[in-house]
Amino acid sequence: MILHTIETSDREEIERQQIRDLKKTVQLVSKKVPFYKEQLEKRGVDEESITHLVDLQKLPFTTKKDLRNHYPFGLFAADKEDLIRIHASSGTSGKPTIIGYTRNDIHHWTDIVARAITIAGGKREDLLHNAYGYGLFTGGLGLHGGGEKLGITVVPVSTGNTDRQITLIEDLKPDVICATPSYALNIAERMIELGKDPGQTSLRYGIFGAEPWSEEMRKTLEKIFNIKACDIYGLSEVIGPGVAVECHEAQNGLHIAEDHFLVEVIDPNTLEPLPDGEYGELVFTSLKKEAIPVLRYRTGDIASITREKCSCGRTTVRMSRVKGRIDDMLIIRGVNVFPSEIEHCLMTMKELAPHYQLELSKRGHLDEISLKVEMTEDLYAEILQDLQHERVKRLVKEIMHHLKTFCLVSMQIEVLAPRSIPRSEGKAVRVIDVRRSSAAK
Ligand code: DLL
Repeated sequence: MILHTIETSDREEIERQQIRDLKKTVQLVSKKVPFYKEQLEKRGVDEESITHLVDLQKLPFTTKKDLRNHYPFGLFAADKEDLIRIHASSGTSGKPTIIGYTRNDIHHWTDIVARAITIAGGKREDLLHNAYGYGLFTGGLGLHGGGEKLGITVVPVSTGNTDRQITLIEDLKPDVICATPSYALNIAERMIELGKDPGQTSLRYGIFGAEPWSEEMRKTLEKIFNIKACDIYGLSEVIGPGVAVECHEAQNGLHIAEDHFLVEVIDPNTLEPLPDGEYGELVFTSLKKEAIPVLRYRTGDIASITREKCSCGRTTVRMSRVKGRIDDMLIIRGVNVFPSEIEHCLMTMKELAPHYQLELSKRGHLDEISLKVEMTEDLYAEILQDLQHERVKRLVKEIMHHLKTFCLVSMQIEVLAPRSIPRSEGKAVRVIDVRRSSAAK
């Protein structure tokens, strides 16, 4: 079911509305945000300079650093009394970035997420088990607001207390689960441990995101829960979850909510726009936000876009799965690889469980990378829990060969017993960087 006309409008109509709203946004920030006022004046640009979408390129970029430099409220365009909510980004270092919402922003965001749930297959009569974290993170309250707006019954479980999550899934019989893919997997695994079959629950579909995940991970989640799994993307700086979502019909690229966000893909080094189909850094400009509008926000996420009409009938621009963040890209002896590509490769091997961690360390001046991955319970039983077994040594060689062939990288590999790698309740930690401490040795 398509709820919103913008999703099927012809491209000319979509772009006409985008230009209209971009002009308004430029006008708003040049009046209300000194940072943008200064940047726009320096470039001699105002709302009159925007007549075509390419004029977007006249506007300045915004980075996470700009948000940090203006912490907490320096980039806000709305007065404090007009804010009704604050969220923050999940920064790993330093202070978080603070994001505010006016009443209109919340109204738009809940609409966007209601549409996203619908695109992923949701209906108002559904029951939604929301295992994204509630709090400053936008996942919990974002899916919550969208679910309620659609008229769905939302169960606000948040993350953690996995056994209780399982009881609630069994008793309340939800149709949909929302969680990070790694936490969803964690729930399935715990069910199996408790002698329950995750494939026998009432769940019919899942809306997973907030971290990079691979196509193989989708297959695993779909098989283990016997559901359809759709990818949802978003970031607090732009609004939160719902910026883009996969349709359940095609599961082939994430439809961007183009009436709210203008997307570009740029080369992160030259900052030049890249043609459709090429991978680069995603950049978003908000079109209707009031509290903290953003011009050309550099997400640090790597993906590509296509303007081809989707087989579901929608005409909105679609982005590919996010391969990873620029900062997470590993350069192993000159080869660039994202953890999600390594994940994809590992998960095609039936002896391995979908749990892995990469460790970056330093030997002398050289960066080293090693991989820890778990074997399946079946294999562990077959080798009688003997990790020195010939079969394990052979498996290590097979993984090496696989990684070399498909990801063009070699690394040290350790195959561990099941449940050796810490499980996540939110965003999974796939890469551990011990280069500072190992360099000191
Ligand atoms: O993660 C918002 C969200 C919540 C999205 C729930 C989807 C579901 P932040 O905490 O600000 O916001 O983190 C944003 O997470 O720049 C990406 O690097 C990553 N990310 C989000 N969704 C995806 C996805 C939320 N579907 C950062 N695939 C983004 C890959 C994702 N990475």
